[in-house]
Amino acid sequence: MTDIHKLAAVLDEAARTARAVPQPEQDYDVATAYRVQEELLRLRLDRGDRLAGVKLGFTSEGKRRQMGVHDVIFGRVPESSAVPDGSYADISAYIHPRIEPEVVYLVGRRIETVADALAPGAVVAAAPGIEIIDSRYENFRFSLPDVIADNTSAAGYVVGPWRPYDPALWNLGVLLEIDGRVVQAGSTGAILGDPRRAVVEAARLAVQAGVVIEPGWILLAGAATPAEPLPAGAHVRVEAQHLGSVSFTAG
Ligand code: OOG
Repeated sequence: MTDIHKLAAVLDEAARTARAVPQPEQDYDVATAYRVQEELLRLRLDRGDRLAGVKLGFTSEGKRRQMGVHDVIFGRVPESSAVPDGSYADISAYIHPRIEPEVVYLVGRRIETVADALAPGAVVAAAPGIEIIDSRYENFRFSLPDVIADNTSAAGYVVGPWRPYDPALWNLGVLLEIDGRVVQAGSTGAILGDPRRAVVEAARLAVQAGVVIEPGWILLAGAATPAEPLPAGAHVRVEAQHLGSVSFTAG
């Protein structure tokens, strides 16, 4: 039997000290992994953190292929991991950080059921985003339950300017640049074949995990391209067609 509290404590400590830990030896299922994630989050909230929203992972084929996994996953985004647009992220806080171009949605109503995700006003705004992921496992290697337990490698996020949500704008070109050089190019259409599905998928996984998605929360829809390592000192910028750009520097 997996000790949920013990695994959560090990992962929490790994994140706080920026020191990688070995993959758990025991096998456990996805439902148990989400309970570890919940406990991991409780430890953070007990220290005064708050939830900024939720995220999806492995929504694009490029990411699933890169990491050798087959399923979409759901994680929580703590407010303390925010990196303001145009500012610095302290790279010493991470183990082996990677960056991903994202679309971010602003949730406009309480989402308790999958049907709520389809109701008008479920999403009210969209922004270009960057996610910093940082697996707490050695060598960034994990099974699907391992990465779910580790809160889907969530480590930081940057949100660009919001625009009112326009469902007609869904298949948008995105560029990920490091120091002015394009390192990944893709399309938001790579996110679940249509990023508008992200809110429905998030609702499905949230309902399963017993989480209610609150108005005012953000939803990171998942990377549109494979992730790139984040070098120290790098200036990172994401440009999304129609949505604009967002950036930060790894200090
Ligand atoms: C898990 C997180 C994946 C995405 O957008 O696909 C993710 C990982 O690759 O470590 O956030």
